[in-house]
Amino acid sequence: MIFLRYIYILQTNSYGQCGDGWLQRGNSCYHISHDLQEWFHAATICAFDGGYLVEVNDADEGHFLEQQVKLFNLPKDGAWLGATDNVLKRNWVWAHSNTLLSSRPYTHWAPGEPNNLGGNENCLILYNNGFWNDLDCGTIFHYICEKDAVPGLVTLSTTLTWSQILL
Ligand SMILES: [Ca+2]
Ligand SMILES: [Ca+2]
Repeated sequence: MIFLRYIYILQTNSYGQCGDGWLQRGNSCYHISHDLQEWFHAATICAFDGGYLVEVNDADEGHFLEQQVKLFNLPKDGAWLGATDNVLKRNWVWAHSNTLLSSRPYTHWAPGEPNNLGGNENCLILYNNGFWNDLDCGTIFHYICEKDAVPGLVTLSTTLTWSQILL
């Protein structure tokens, strides 16, 4: 019976490649936070979890994230995305890959944004309505982490001997 129990656990894990609390879409996993953090703290927490503040690579990913924040109806109306113009003023960069937003095919700024209100809006927020805005990085909001979906445990399980599995 122990034998069967371990097989069951391996199979369960292979279906849940992203882990609890993460959504899978293609090769990426996403976690939408319940807690509220400043942008830099959010980025640190995502890194600690093996990921990064989410980057929107294309329109499909953008639409997916917009749908998710609408569904979650975030209590505080917005989630940090992983872009900032803190380093290169007025040049928005996806922080994890150091890629200019202008070099990607999709952005979804709200009308009139980014407006750098008060000269101090350097981080990218996604509102529940699906639009983007630049805001003060020190404001606390939800945040979305992204990480690579690990290859299925099929690979891992073939490297285990039965005696290892039964340990
Ligand atoms: Ca991405
Ligand atoms: Ca703004």
